[in-house]
Amino acid sequence: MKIGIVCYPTFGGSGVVATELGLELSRRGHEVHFITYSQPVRLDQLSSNVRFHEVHVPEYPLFHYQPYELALSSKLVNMVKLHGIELLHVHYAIPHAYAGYMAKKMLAEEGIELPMVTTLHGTDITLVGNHPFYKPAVTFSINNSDVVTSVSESLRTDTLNLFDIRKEIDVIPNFIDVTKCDRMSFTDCQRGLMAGDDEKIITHISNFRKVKRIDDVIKVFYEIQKKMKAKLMMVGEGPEKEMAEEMAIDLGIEEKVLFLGESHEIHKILCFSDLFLLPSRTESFGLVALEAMVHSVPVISTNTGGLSEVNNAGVSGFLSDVGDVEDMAKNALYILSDEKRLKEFKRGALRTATKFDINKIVPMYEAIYEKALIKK
Ligand code: GMT
Repeated sequence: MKIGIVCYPTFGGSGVVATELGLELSRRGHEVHFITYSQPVRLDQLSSNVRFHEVHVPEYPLFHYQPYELALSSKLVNMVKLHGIELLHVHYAIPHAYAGYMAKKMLAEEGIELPMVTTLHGTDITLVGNHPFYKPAVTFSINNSDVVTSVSESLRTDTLNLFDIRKEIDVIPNFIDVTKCDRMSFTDCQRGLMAGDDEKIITHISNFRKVKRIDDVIKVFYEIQKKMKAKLMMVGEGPEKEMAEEMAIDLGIEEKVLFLGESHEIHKILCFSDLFLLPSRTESFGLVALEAMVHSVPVISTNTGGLSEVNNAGVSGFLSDVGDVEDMAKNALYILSDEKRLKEFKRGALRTATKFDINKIVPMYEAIYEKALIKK
């Protein structure tokens, strides 16, 4: 199949899923065209089966807001005609499903039918899309997609509760390439650069937005380091970072908290981590938890959204109520304080992650594409 993928090219989970999906589809013999405003960060393997088409939005002083949707839908029309793209898969409803729908309509005028699959990722439904300013457009573009998927049961339920949806929503969970992580584990972990042998390494990776409850990450770590030698790796950039840096200073733990910024090497950081913290207010899936688990890192998370579909309590980690720092710290210490138990949880994390192996999940998308093409 010739598949067009529209996504955000940034470090966000939806862009990562879209990129990994496209790369795997290309390995499975499909021709994949990424169409977005810059090269996706994880797209480092351009081959004859993978193309990237950049959407340019010329700056014009009259516009207070540059019309990205317009440029994207025009680019989609042009690329579909030029490359014979048979199907469009848009990740994140806003504004991709909307632009995709417009492209479909423009192409239909020329007798070209383009089925569109929309994958809902989380904040496009639970935080942003739900706002009255966007809601009618988001509802419309979901209802006018040919096939709609969500990354967890929880997100499916949220979508049906929050929007007036007349479409079936298929749940296709996010996935991970387990063998790729095996291959990566041959790299030198360089744990010694970050911490002493007697220190535990705790990690958090995110976009440092309010929804991630970064202050809870610091608070949980504060409790852990009172009881054992430990370091906290804070990976990512975002609006809450400065607050977290100040908090670490106020608590007198700044020497133990390393802010590493955005990283292309999260597999290296995860390979020397002992525990991962994800105390989010909401999380449709928590791809980063799965990435930690596949590197044998147990996860202390909240029980919100789709996290309970990913993190298996008592096996791959533990889940607590949002804001229950005390419980999260207690669970973290329970795992970390006994080497034998820590090893068991590390094994449990990897075992749980294999349920989401890329080879099990990507065929589900292929089946969805077949369904969309048949509908055409
Ligand atoms: O907030 C983020 O983590 C970024 C956001 C995105 O759209 O890139 O992540 C959402 O999609 C991911 C991939 O499906 C999910 O794993 C995340 O749980 C989800 N984030 C939220 O629901 C807050």
